[in-house]
Amino acid sequence: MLTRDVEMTGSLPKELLLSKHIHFLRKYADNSNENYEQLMVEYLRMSGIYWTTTALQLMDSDFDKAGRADILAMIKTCVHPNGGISAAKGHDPHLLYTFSAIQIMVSYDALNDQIIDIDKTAQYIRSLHKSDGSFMGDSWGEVDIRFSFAGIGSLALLGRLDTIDLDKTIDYVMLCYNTIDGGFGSRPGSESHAGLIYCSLASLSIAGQLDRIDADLLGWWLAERQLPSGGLNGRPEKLPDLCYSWWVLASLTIIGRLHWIDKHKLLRFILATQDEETGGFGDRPGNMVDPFHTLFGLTGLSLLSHQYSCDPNESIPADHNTDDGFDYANQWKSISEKIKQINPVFCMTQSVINRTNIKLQYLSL
Ligand code: GRG
Repeated sequence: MLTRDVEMTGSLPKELLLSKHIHFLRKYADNSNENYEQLMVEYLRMSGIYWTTTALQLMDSDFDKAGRADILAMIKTCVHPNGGISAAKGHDPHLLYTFSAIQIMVSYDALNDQIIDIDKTAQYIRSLHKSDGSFMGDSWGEVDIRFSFAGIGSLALLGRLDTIDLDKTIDYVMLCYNTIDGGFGSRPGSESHAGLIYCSLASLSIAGQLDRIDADLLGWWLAERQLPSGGLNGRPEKLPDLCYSWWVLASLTIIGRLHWIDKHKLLRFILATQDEETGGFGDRPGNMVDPFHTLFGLTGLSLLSHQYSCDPNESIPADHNTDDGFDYANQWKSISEKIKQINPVFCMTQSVINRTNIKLQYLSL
């Protein structure tokens, strides 16, 4: 069978272009020019701000000050009387954008800045929780495992996780578990997909119930997502996409099997997706860049450089071409110094999660 993949040919970037990425993202974050409004499509603007601000926080220690007041003021315009939060002013509230807004507020340490009424927002989230333990995305009633994670993650960050029946919520997540490959799909009986596996494992980690899965079987399936180019896909027979450097690697990190991936090959793929002129990362080498892929390229590098337990010198497999222009040992050291540590469950900097009282579970081999 022919493997679907991309060719890693031509002159592809080999160094992390940190200052270019900061410049690229600041164009979005500089609210004084109303750039979020011009550049980020309205229906996902709140998540766009979360991707951009999280990526900037990972690279830039001065970021906290820049744009804080404007961004918090923008969130306030999206808060509805029922406590729910929308993607942009004038839109309906939705659980995914409520989660993004809470993540932004927590990272700015602004939960108690009177932007939201925490109890009302927790009540909105509970209103989307169904009697079978699943979560709807909004009042229209669609159910998806992404919404389970958004519900659990939001309530955990608000300090209100004890207001739902967590065991029942996790029982629903486990209904989406596929015993054949150890993965999870969007709903019971759906195909396993790396993005939905991340949502499920993050939920199980928050609930302390990771012992309910077969971590070896799932780790094997996740490691098989790596293609000859070094990039990762989200399910069999699909092309690699940089965003799986988050969904797959965060999942492997949570279950303690990140080292089942060839980190050096993946480094080459991740760096190749950068745009040397504009900064930013795209889904595949040579493609258009955007804040979504930029965040997940950086978070992938963060996980690999901070959490991969092998000594970089010893872990370069013999079949790697050492004349390929990569100085792996120094690359990893310099990346871990340039990009802060990301938390694999919340996709927020580890230093922000350390400020909360949230207890997370991780597996080890
Ligand atoms: C806090 C990081 C964070 C997330 C919040 C929204 C969400 C919770 C999780 C989304 C998980 C998910 C479904 C990710 C996959 C995104 C993606 C690239 C979807 C594309 O799907 P297909 O079927 O792609 O078009 P493939 O790669 O399978 O062809």
